[in-house]
Amino acid sequence: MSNRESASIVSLRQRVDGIVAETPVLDLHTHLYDPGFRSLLLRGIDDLLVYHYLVSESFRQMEIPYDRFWAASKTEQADLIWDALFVKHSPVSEACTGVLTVLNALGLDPRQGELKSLRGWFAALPPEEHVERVFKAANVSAVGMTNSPFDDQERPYWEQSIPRDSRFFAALRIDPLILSWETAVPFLRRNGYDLTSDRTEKNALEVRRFLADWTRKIGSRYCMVSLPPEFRYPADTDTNWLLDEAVLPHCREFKQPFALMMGVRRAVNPLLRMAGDGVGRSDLNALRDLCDGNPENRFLATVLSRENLHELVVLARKFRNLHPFGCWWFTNTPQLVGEITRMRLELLGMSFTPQHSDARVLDQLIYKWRHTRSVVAGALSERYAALASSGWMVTDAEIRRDASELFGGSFERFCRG
Ligand code: RAT
Ligand code: ZN
Repeated sequence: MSNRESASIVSLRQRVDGIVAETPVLDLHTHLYDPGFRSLLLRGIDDLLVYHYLVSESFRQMEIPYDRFWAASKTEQADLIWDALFVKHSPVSEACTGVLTVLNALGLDPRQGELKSLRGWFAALPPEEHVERVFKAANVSAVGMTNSPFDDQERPYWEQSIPRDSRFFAALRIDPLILSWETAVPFLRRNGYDLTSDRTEKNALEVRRFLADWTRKIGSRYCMVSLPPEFRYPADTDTNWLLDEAVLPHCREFKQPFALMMGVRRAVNPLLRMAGDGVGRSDLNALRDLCDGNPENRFLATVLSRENLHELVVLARKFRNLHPFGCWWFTNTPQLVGEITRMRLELLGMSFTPQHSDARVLDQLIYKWRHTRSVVAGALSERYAALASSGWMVTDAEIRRDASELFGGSFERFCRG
């Protein structure tokens, strides 16, 4: 490579880095709430440290029995995790590094003083101001929440009128309905829906009434479920009946996508509580048959198993009613995000959404997006360098267009249908 060529690759990378950093992100799936939901909005150093990704890592380094850890206060748990993962060892894992990226971006130095001073800093920050700072530092324009009518903590907020921040948009999460029909039925009955668990047309219509009521009540933009590796479609199961007779017709009626998060094996180690979920390889024939058999529906999909990721991309080439999104959970590490994004760019061009943050704590938006931006910029630069070798010089306007497609534009177009 000549000096001139290598200089132009460096400047290409700088142009892409700059444009990617300036492009606001629409984060299509998080577990965040706007400040109107009060204590449901997690934020600050202790929530960052007790994030379930860090809980599972810390138990590998701590001797404490599970029940003693869970009996401790949030502050005590945060102290234990800090000591195990940041003091006794170098915090090189992605989730640990993320905490440091956040503190650094906020101008805080965790090596100076104790966690106590960090706690004081966050405590002095009002929630609305905190949201502004984080959205600015992460350059995020909107975030999708995860809203479950089955959640006893969340439901009361929807039943009163709370002040809302429109940058936090709703997504209707329906795991209990689809995955545990027998226990969903009494819940639905208690909430005014006249149904039994039989697979009848009348019961399906009542489920549709429930979905329609909640879609309107919360202003949901799409409907969503996470699925275990055992999920099959078509199959003679309540889950399949609910999909065919209620959920998919509902999505068609409201012209909304249905989002599937495939491959989570819940409670592999229940002693870890929320940190105890694992991964299993899904049968993506189910997704193929969903896309093929329901051409009027649109499906957003992400998969947890690395082994499913290539198949998902190939399926998306075959079905334009399928939109792959995100590098979910255990695949959200720089190495895997790089591998997955390169594969998607090479096989799909710009017609996918490389990442969602899955943030549970407001501040995490900063690290999840800073880390993603740098990997996505690297992958994009490589593709543009390949184009340059073929004589096609990409312009700044084109890079800007592509970055905004990847960071929300493509998703919004897919949602519009
Ligand atoms: O990534 C996570 O935080 C997981 O705990 C899950 O919540 C997952 O993202 C999901 O939405 O089921
Ligand atoms: Zn999630």
